[in-house]
Order: sequence, then structure tokens, then C-alpha cells
Amino acid sequence: MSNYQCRNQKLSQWVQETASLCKPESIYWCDGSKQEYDRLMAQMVASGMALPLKKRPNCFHFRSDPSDVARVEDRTYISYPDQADAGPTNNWFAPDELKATMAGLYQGCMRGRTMYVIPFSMGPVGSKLSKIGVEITDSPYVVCNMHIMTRVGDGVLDLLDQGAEFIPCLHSIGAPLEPGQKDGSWPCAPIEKKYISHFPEENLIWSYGSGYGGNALLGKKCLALRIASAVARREGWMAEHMLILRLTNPEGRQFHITGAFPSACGKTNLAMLLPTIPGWKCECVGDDIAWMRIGPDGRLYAINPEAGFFGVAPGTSYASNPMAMDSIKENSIFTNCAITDEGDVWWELMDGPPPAHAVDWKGRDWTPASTEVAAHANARFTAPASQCPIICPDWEKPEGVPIDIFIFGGRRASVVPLVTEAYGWDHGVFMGATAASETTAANIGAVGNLRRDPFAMLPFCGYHMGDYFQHWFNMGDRLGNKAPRVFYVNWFRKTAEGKWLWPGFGDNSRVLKWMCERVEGKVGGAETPIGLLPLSQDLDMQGLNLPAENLAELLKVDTEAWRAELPDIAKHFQKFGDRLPARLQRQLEELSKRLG
Ligand code: O2Y
Ligand code: MN
Repeated sequence: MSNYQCRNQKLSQWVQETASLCKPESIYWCDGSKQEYDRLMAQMVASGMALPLKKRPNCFHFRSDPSDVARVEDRTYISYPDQADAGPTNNWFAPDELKATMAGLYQGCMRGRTMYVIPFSMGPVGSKLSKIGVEITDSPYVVCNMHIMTRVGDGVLDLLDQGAEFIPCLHSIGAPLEPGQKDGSWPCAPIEKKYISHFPEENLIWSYGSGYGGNALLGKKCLALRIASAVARREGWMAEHMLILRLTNPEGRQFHITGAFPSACGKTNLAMLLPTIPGWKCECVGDDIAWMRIGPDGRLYAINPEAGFFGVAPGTSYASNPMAMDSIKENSIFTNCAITDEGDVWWELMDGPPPAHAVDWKGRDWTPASTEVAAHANARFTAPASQCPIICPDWEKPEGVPIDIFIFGGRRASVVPLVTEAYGWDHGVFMGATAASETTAANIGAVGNLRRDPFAMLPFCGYHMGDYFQHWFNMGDRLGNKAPRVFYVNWFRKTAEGKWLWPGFGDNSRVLKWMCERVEGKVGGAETPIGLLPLSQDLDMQGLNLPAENLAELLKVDTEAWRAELPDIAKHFQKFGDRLPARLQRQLEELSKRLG
């Protein structure tokens, strides 16, 4: 009952074993073709799961179960035989125990459904920087999303048939169909049965019970970050939660920048920035994940392992991110948005007035007078990266792009200046390791809490975070004077009255320009206890009517407020016990000394 005879012994055995365990009605090997995508979408439209959008060619909308709307960090596990290797920031289960529990759940879990085998490449097919995965899933929604987010298909199957290594990713929505049972529009398992499990020592992913986003599209957070970070440490490269962009100055010099930001800090907006300063051009290489290796010239080269964007819809507009809006005009999937009477998607903060009537993400009538939002706060679009009007012509270059600048950042209403340059690599690692952001309604925890999210990898590091910090030092030692320069930004500083001090969006290019000119040695930096800050005359403010007092406040270093941060940083470091690199502790001591 299978449409393909696989010549990769290990893969074919794994598929057969999984079929024996999960007992699907049939097995289907995906070829990644447009016909396959169209056929599966047509099936989902016929079953009522997908709604074609009249206003957007080849676009479809899905409504998830209200219990299945986001990544489930509490149900995400990093499973090593020794709990100590997962570290203090990850949930842990012993592999044997976790596998026994999950094997029980997988038993017969695909009854009445098709088991899809998705061969995919993270990164350009055949690139030395890429990795192959194979996802087994019982969700056609997952197959279509994987078509967009990864490179699925024949090229990958050919490599597998030639014996290429692959990372097995097993996924089930956990909703078997009994004979005659009518399917739901978003079948999934209850929260207590959801497991998103990673076995880094075996390069293995097992996900059960959720059909949504990062829980189910296993190439993304599970493979490209959690498993890849552990592989990268073993193999001497880096898998990071970073956007990648190319900035070209008026003289035509290119700078490649990566940036790590926690959720709700505008990462996708920065990745697709339209500079407001004349003559500067930005191109997007990726908006979420960077895989980086040291190249033959000793510099660090990055690829975007993904092929699409899985972006947050609410807040995305022509005002905030016109390039994202243009990327989703066609051939895109929307999940948990509102549907207008004209047959288009809508979400909060889209341009223009809200529709007079819509159907909300739960399928209920909605008007502007409704007390609940129309689109879920984590409603998503899935769009091909190639549709972004400013996609970098080199975004699929197999060898990647050479990185000049690393940016870390977070959302801080006070204390943290607009931009700070690290004194050197170790100080840069300290900045990444202590990165923190205030939580918003769109992310985890109570609003306004300060959450330390080292390198924006808190939910994504596949091993002990203390060892991860050490890996950063090791990479820096290998890169030496070819290491990217490190900066920390905060676009979100507010006045005492709660007004934004900085306009953000396209005007962030002014800050990026300063970084590039620092790399070129064209501008200086003011030495402060926390790092190097721009001299106010070096930040290009032309055409921006920013009051002088705003700029002064944005570039102010409040030593007292910084001193007050030290105990929290020390407490944060204590979590990592004896795996905290001494070099980080030294950075804390030096910062403390500089602050006096
Ligand atoms: O909620 C989800 O499943 C998606 S989370 C996500 C999606 C795209 C990019 N980044 C993220 C994230 O949480 O960092
Ligand atoms: Mn992300």
C-alpha cells in the first residue's frame, strides 16, 4: 500500500516499523510537487478543513482547535540519559521512560488515516551546510506547510536513495479514526497527551498530539534549532534563532547581519526592513533561523535552513512590514485568522479600519463591538520566502553569506540604550547570555515581566545552556579576529509617560548604518561601563524629526539602574552551576567594576 519503493535501507525499515506501530490505512511518500500540494489542499477543502480565499489566489485558511494554537513549552522535552545534560532550562524525561509512554500513545494512532512520508532538506538541497530530515505525519495540513517551509521532494529522495543520512521526525496528531467515525476539522489530542520530544544523542524527534506550528512542522524549531544546536556543538558549527539580512551601503559594500530576538520583538519586521536612509538597501536572507559554519577563509558563513516564513499575522500590516504583506498575496496558508465577508483574511492591526463584520478564528460572528479579538494572537501565515520582494538573490547560495555583525536584543521600556557595541567577543557572549525581554500579551507569562532569554534560545537549546555558552566561546576562539562584531539593541525604550522614544521599523536602518560604519572603522564609539555607544553626531538622523531629548535619553547609560541589574544577572548565572563558563562570570565581575 505504498506509492514508492525506497532504496535507503534504514529509511525503509523505519517507515515499515512506524507503520506497524501506528497502523495507518495507507502510506504515501511525498514528492514535493505542485500537483501533490493541490491534491491535498483540494481534499482538505472538500472535508471542510480548509477554506479557499476568494481574494488571494491559491491561498487557504485553516481554523485550529482552540486547545491547539501555539508551541507548548511545558510539553516539550529534551531527553538525555543523564538529566544534567538537558540543563536547567529544559524539561527532561529519561529516554526509555519517554519512549515507552509515547510508544503507548503511537500504538494505532493513525488508524483510518494516511501516513505521509515527507523527505525534506533544511537548507539548499545538497549544500554541505544542509541537513536532511524525514517527517512521518498523519496530517495533510503538515504536509502542505512543509512544502512551503522546507525543500520537499525528489531531489532529497535521490540523496536518500544514495544512502544520505537523515534525521527521523515522527509526528502524529493523535486522533485515530474508528470505522465510520466522522473526522473533525482540526483533530488533535488533549494537552495532557501532547508530547514534543527530542532525543539529541540519537538525532531523533517524536511529536504527538498537536497539529500546530512548531509542534508539528518538525523541520523548524525541533530539527533546525533543538536537534541542530546539539549536532552543531558536536560538529563545530552554530544553529541559532536568528534572522539574516544583507545591508548594502550607497557605495555598494555589502554587510551581512544576523539578529537574535525573543518572540514579540519584531524579528520578521527587521528581517524585511525598508531603510529610511537614502541609498541604503536591505535584502532578506531569513527571518528566524541561521546555520553558520566557518568557511575556508576563516569567516563565519550563514544559511537560512528554511524555505518559507511562518509569521505572526496580528500586527503585520503595510505600516509595520510591507514586504511581509506583499509576500502573502498568493500561494500562502493562513491559520486562525478572521475571515471577512469578501472572502479575505483579516487580523488585528491590519491596515485600514476593521471590517464591519467578520467570522472570527473560532468561527463565530465578529464585529468591531465584539469583546474578543477576531484573529488569535498567534494566528500565522505560511508563505514561500521566494515571494518576498526583497529576498536576497543569494539566499539559497549553498555556501551561505559571510556574517559581519551579530545583534542581540530585547524589549525594555527603560535601562537598556538604543544600541551598544560589545568591547570584544567575550563581552558579546555576555550580552547574548544575559539578553532579556519584557513579556507582552503576545508571549509567555504575565505582561511586563522581565524574562532572561539567552541568545533568544531559551525554548530552543537542545542541551545544557551552560555548555551552549561555552560553545560560543569556542567558536569565538576559532574565529579570532574574523569574528563578527557584536551589538545589543533596544527599539522599545519609553518615556516616563509611556511613549515610545524611537520610531523603530524602517528607521532602525539608522542604527544598522552605525554598526556598519563601526565595522568599516568610519565612526568612533563612546566608552561607557556597559559598552561602546554612538556619539550622537554619528547616528544618521537626517529626515527624522526626533527631539534632541529623545536621542539623549535613548543613548543614556543610567549606571544606577545598571547596577540594580547585577543581582538578577548573578542569579540568572547561578542556574547553570558548574557548567557556567568562568569567562562569563569574569565578564559580570568586569561589568560590575566598570559600573563602580
Ligand atoms: O507557535 C508556534 O507554533 C510558532 S512559534 C514561531 C514561529 C515562527 C518563528 N518563530 C517562532 C518562535 O516561537 O520563535
Ligand atoms: Mn522564532
